[in-house]
Amino acid sequence: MHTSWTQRLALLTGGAAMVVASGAASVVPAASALAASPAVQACAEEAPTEARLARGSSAKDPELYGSTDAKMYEGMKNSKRLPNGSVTVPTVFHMLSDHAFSAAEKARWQKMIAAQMVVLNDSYSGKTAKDASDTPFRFKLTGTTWTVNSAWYNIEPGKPEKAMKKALKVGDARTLNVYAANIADGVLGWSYFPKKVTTNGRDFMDGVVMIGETMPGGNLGDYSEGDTLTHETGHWLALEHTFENGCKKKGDHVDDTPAEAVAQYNCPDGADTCSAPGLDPIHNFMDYTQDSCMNMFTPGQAKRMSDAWVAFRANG
Ligand SMILES: [Ca+2]
Ligand SMILES: [Ca+2]
Ligand SMILES: [Zn+2]
Repeated sequence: MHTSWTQRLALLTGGAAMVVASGAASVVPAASALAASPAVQACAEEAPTEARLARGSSAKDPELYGSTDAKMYEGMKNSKRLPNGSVTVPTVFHMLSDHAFSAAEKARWQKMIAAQMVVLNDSYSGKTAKDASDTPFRFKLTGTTWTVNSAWYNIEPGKPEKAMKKALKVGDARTLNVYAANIADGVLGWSYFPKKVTTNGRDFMDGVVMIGETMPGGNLGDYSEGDTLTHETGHWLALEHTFENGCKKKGDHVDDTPAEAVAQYNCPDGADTCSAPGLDPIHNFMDYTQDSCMNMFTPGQAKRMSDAWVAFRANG
């Protein structure tokens, strides 16, 4: 069902041609992992909010939310913008493996987690680019768990995900739970919009699932600078992809991110796929470009995240 590690690595680093070359036979059936899984698609409230796909991925982008939730997310309640750095988010890492962690592996992961926290905080502090906006959010590592379970390590949305989260999730809507595992099909990570999972007894589904090797020092090449967690946390705070709704005016519901027709990969300088003013926001954390290319949130995104926090998470 899963591609081998080598194949997955080729998929992540080799681009579209490698998907075909490295075994369409094993990649294509497993494409159900993210978006095409019938169980996931059939039940809107279980659909991953949004993922981050590596170039060449055959996984489909899932729906952000059903039409019944559109009102809630498109017209989010306008609240007073929280001051920069005023919200500290307790952050817990759940490390998954298919074999017992050796002391050396644990030490390596701990180093990567520490580096990841720096990347996350720099990214939400506006320190990663000259025109990057600061945000209300800072993140504090409050715990790390270590679990050996091969089904949870080779994670995909659905039953194993539920079992894993029921067993491991801690805190309330203010706590960021990060599950560092392995994911097939060039899916780097996925998470859920706030609120969607904090109603109807589904709180336990909240959190970010990502490939552990996306952390700084990982072995995924262009995708190992830690920006997958930055991106997924953006979704956790109700940000949509910058390419959402293509060139349509509503786009990602953020005014200062220029519209773009498609997800961009690599780092296509000067791309301009919509006639609306502004080049494609290829440097935005909410596009699909490689880690060395994405380096900023806009003030409008910071405001939307602030509003989402007040509306959906601040009260736990
Ligand atoms: Ca926009
Ligand atoms: Ca344009
Ligand atoms: Zn995404």
